[in-house]
Amino acid sequence: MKRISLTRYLVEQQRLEGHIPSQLRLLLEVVARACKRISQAVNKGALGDVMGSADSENIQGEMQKKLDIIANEVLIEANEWGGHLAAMASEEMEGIYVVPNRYPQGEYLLMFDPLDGSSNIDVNVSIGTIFSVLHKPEGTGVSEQDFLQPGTQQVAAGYCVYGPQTTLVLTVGDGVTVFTLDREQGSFILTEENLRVPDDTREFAINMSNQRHWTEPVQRYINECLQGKDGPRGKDFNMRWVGSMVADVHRILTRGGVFMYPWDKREPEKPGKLRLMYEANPMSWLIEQAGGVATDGKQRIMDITPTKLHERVAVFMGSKNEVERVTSYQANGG
Ligand code: AHM
Ligand code: MG
Repeated sequence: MKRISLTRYLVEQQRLEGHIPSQLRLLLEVVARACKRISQAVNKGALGDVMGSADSENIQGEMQKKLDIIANEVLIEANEWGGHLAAMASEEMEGIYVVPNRYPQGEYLLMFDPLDGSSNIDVNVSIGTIFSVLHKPEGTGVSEQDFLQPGTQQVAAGYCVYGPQTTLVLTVGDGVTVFTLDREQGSFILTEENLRVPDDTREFAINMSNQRHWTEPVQRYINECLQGKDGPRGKDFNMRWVGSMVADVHRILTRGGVFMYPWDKREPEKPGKLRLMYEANPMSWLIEQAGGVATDGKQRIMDITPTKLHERVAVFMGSKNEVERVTSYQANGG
């Protein structure tokens, strides 16, 4: 098998296809390098000082794990000096991180969830890093306002899963490409191109323990799946829920399915649990690039114009026909 490294892939995309400018290529290489370092920290587990809680809270009011903080620092240190970025934003930081004056400022903005699926760290279940890249709007300086662009404006998005394998999944708007980390060589190797999510599926992913808090349309959709062959759907469904969005969405990109994190009555003032800018948008773009659909139950997620950095959103994404079905139930109110 011809082995194509991430570096070679990006160089060839830049040279032949012309859709990866050199600053963006550098940015993607640096993010991948940071993911390799995070992967090493994850792999050390109890042998490194990486497990457990950090005894601090992030801006979302969630307890931070040591690895949340380590991964955040790794991504910032790796990305601040290269001259490709103007600023970064993260689930783990309240405000934006502007590239310090001592380094040149680049034309891109990087957003990330440094360690998605934090509750799975200590139990040795797949976790990951999610990222999204935007162009900095014209003008001097950089502010939080510059980040508040809809997902349609993303120029690159991806995630890295730290599971049985470390896998980097990437889009620059030309399909979805998968790279697997070769640990001996220390490089990501292309292992799949043009991922496709089938239009139909018999598999859904939702945290069932929240069932009593869902709206009527979501209850209806899941009840119909649960009735299987004997119900209106006329086929049996399977359920999978890892509890790390990266791992659940990776499964859907690999073999189809529908992932849902709907609004629920536990915290009615919040539109959902997941964050729009560094979780839902990059995952939505990957899903769409693979032929799937991503909505908040009413509209396309990537069309939403954010009003704040840590904005939350309800999420329905994956196989087209299932996402359209559950979205239509919401539109019709039940
Ligand atoms: P995190 O970024 O703090 O890890 O939170 C996001 C995660 C998602 O990966 C996952 O889908 C969801 O939270 C699970 O939440 P819960 O277990 O509360 O239902
Ligand atoms: Mg997350």
